[in-house]
Amino acid sequence: MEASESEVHPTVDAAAEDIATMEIRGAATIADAAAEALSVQADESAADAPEAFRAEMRAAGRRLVETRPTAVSLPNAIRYVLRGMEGGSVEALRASVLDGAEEFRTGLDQAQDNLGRIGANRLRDGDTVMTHCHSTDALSCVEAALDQGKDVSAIVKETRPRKQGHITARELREWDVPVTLVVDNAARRYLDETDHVLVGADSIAADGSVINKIGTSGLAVNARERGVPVMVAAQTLKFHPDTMTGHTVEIEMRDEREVLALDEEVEINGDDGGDGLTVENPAFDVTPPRYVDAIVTERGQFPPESIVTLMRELFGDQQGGEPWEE
Ligand code: RUB
Repeated sequence: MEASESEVHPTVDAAAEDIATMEIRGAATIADAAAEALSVQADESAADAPEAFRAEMRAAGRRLVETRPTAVSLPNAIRYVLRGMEGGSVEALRASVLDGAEEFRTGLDQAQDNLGRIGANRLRDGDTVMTHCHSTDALSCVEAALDQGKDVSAIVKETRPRKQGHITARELREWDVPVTLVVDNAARRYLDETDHVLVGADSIAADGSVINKIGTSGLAVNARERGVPVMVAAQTLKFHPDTMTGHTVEIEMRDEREVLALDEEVEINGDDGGDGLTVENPAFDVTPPRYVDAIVTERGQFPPESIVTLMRELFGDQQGGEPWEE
């Protein structure tokens, strides 16, 4: 029997809610939070039979995976943590999940450190980077460059509608990096003062397309036109296995209220009943590989067109159902 919603541990419910409402956000952080929540579910499970334990873990995985559709780090994390759930006693299954979660979370930190060191090699002393949104993978490159004794400055795009650029600015200022904060529309003007566009990714497709916060693709096209290299920092956790078999990545559409407050809407609509106004809020976009100079991972930096080779090596012929499905 499949576990009901009530069998999902409150910690999993809370993590799922925080991910959906973006209290927890950013692809790597979401993955880490999901792995942590799954380990709490496993640790505190009262299931007395392997099938009941598996059903609980499946329900928890499903609850988490359904929160946000674009960052593949989330299903990749759940798949990793639940990968050893074949056969065995409840205790063996529990140990497998706990070990998997710990291994995953340690691996994530290590991958980010390694990626940061590789990305830092692209930055020279005195360089200025332009950032979009808030990416821990991208910032790890800046942090490693600072550790190497380089001076780096940043032009930080505000990133409407949720203004994650403020988080980036705060973090960079904590490291004493000089920051110029600009509205998104000012980006092209400031590209002339930029040495690298440096962004993260929610998913990397097999053809080297980069799926990241809405606005990344426009920035990349403008950067190409100005001759500024675009560097994408994305650990291999962001590689999307389904894209190897032709699937496209779902772009999350978020609440219109993130774009337009109710009073603003009333102002626009005036006496009109409001039928003619549509607000759309896509959270991510797709940057084609030809606008990207390098994808920096923990395994080295790659031109986007060659990413598929690394994906084949990592995923092989991975087929079949997901651990959160029956
Ligand atoms: C965050 C975003 C980030 C990537 C990479 O979007 O687009 O650039 O997730 O982040 P949101 P990281 O704020 O909607 O989650 O490098 O930290 O994984």
